[in-house]
Amino acid sequence: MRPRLTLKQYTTGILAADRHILSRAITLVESQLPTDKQLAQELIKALMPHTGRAFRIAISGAPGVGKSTFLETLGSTIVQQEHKLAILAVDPSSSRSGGSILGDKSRMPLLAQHPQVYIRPSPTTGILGGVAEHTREAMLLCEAAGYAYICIETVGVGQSETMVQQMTDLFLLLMMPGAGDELQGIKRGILEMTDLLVINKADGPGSQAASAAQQFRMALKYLPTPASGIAPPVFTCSALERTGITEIWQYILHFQKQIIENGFLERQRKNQNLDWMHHQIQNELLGLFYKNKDIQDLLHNLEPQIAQGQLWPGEAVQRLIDRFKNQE
Ligand SMILES: Nc1nc2c(ncn2[C@@H]2O[C@H](COP(=O)(O)OP(=O)(O)O)[C@@H](O)[C@H]2O)c(=O)[nH]1
Ligand SMILES: [Mg+2]
Repeated sequence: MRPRLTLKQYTTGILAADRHILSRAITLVESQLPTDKQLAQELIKALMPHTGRAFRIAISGAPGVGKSTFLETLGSTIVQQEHKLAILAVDPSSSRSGGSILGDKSRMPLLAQHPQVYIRPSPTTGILGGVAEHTREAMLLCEAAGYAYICIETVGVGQSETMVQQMTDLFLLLMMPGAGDELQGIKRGILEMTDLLVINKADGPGSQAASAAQQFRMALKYLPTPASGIAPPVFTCSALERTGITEIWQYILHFQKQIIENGFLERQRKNQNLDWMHHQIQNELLGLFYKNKDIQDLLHNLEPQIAQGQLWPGEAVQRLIDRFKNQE
């Protein structure tokens, strides 16, 4: 493994927007080693006052709807306005298949070379929750390095969505025409947290994008108004042909302005910090519990009894918890 830098080297490097040091710092926060974790905590703490100024956008959708291509196109618009942009990927499927570095970057040939853009592919190791957790820390590091817009690309299924939603300001759901929402793996819960729905691939002869958009407008009408107070609109675009993107970018700017003015941005971020703390408490406590030698031994004894129906699970839990508490 490469030698670590000192805390001072990481902080000054990041504050000076040194991309190389930023990458090494993200590797540090993704590390599972206890010494790295300690240093990572100190680093985040030192940089905390320099975070929070970016606007955070989640780009979600089923594999293949065109998230990376869309980001390449939207990102070009963002950097044309002289904004610095960071793109982070949370894709548990790509971490299983061994890394998405080539995948993500080859879909974004222009951005991958742009000096104002930083792209970080999915971590190649780690459990699902862990991936999203490190993404939050990576995002904070990017903010400290001065990136004004952070886009997080995430696969539109399951738990990672909720975690990403809990660290961003705007949740953009990307869909494509011609496939029902079940086919695209989108659950109602995901529609409920969507701030902006975009039907991509509105190109080619006989495109169904307009009618798909119409259907989604109807479906969204039946959902409760989101906490931001702003009902989600539906746009169509072609990431490939670069049409419809300017309107989407204008809407994102409009949304950003609105939630700053109506106080939602600040309120939501406070809640997100609280959620993050509780989430970490749960993780840490579970870790302490399952790594405990006594607990492991007792579990080993109890599990066969549970399996054979000799012991009721509730009773086993009580014994485990009692044992754990008596250790303190
Ligand atoms: N026709 C058409 N194809 C697109 C569009 N956007 C992406 N694609 C194609 O869809 C496929 C998946 O794109 P990708 O960006 O990797 O999707 P992701 O898995 O959601 O990140 C690729 O073959 C793209 O070229 C679009 O607007 N129109
Ligand atoms: Mg992708």
